[in-house]
Amino acid sequence: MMSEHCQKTGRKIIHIDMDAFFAAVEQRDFPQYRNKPLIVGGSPHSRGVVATCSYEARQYGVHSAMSSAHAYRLCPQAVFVKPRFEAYQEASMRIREIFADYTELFEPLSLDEAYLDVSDTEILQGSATLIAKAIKTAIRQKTQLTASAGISYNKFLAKIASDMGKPDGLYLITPEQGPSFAEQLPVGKFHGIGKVTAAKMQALGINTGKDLKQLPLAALQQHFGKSALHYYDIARGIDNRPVNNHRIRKSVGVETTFAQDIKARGEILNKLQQLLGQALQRSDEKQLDAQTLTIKIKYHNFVQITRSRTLPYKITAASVTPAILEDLMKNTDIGERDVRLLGITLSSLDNKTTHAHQQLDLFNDFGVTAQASNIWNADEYDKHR
Ligand code: TTP
Ligand code: MG
Repeated sequence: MMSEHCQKTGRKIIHIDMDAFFAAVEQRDFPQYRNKPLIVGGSPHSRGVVATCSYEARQYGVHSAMSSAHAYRLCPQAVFVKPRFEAYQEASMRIREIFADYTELFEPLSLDEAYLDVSDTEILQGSATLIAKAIKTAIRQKTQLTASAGISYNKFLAKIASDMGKPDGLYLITPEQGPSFAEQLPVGKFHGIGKVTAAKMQALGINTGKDLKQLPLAALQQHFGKSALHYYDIARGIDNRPVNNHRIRKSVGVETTFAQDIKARGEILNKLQQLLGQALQRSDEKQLDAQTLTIKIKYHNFVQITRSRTLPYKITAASVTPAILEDLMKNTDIGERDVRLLGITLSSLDNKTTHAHQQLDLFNDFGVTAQASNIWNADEYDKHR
């Protein structure tokens, strides 16, 4: 008992997150984009969205998941480029090789971030801070990119910490600081509390970790069901989730059978959006970071089809644009045949998929074609330059 307790409280967890990842790779590979507002994503004259942007562009209020058209209004002088996923995957492979030099126990969350458990690492006197520094240096040397590191005794605080010093940051939250750190944190920043749950908490007058801490477990259970214990713990800076290098695929699904078959495309799109909202709420409760979206359609004659798409980042209400749903509805009989059931499933990536090749279906969204330059060309958007 004793040793298990010590092991849990005495862990050393590092969270590494690359800075402005896609944009930093573009600025590395194309020196002409350096020190400039650079936006990676869809064309500003399409319905596309911003994947990410350089820190120079962030000063204008541009951020991930905003429409490219909006970004263009905020910062018309920015350079807009299409994503080059192969380059990002290549960099991602390099950083994972570096992680493996320090510990076997690392868990990639996406191309640009991972948790590392260095509790049993003996190099550098087993100092998590020195290890994090060494990893940052190795990343810079091997990829010419910068990363931010967060160090703490659990995953949730390590992740919060990596955000604190960005860019090129190194931030430590000690076991002594953890509980008070959690107290002052807005609930929306907690792991596993998404927008929907945060709004529900705010409606109950719970805005920070401190507010959350006031509620007894029973009250939390009444409002939040199975997630209550997790919320109870994180409000106290406690998170015993292990760093998992064999992540299993998890999923949540919702579906609905209509009292009467439906057919109109617009109505079906609306229903899918409603189902997506419900699925996101459930994945939020289960703390599932989903990257794959699947729609299920059962026609009036019980013939059933599914269509899937994997995004290179976490699925949220903002990241699933109507364009993505419409794209999933392509090559189906939606609009032509009566539909009796619709369903949405969100699933996580297992590490095998994360490690090897994510399906980079987003190529379609961004209209990426195989060409030497990835800048959106003049007739695509930029008639002013
Ligand atoms: P993030 O780590 O969230 O962002 P970032 O690395 O660009 O910037 P930061 O310095 O704040 O960490 O996401 C990593 C990459 O994932 C990002 O470079 C592009 C991609 N991405 C999207 O394509 N769409 C999104 O909505 C988000 C959030 C990220
Ligand atoms: Mg990042």
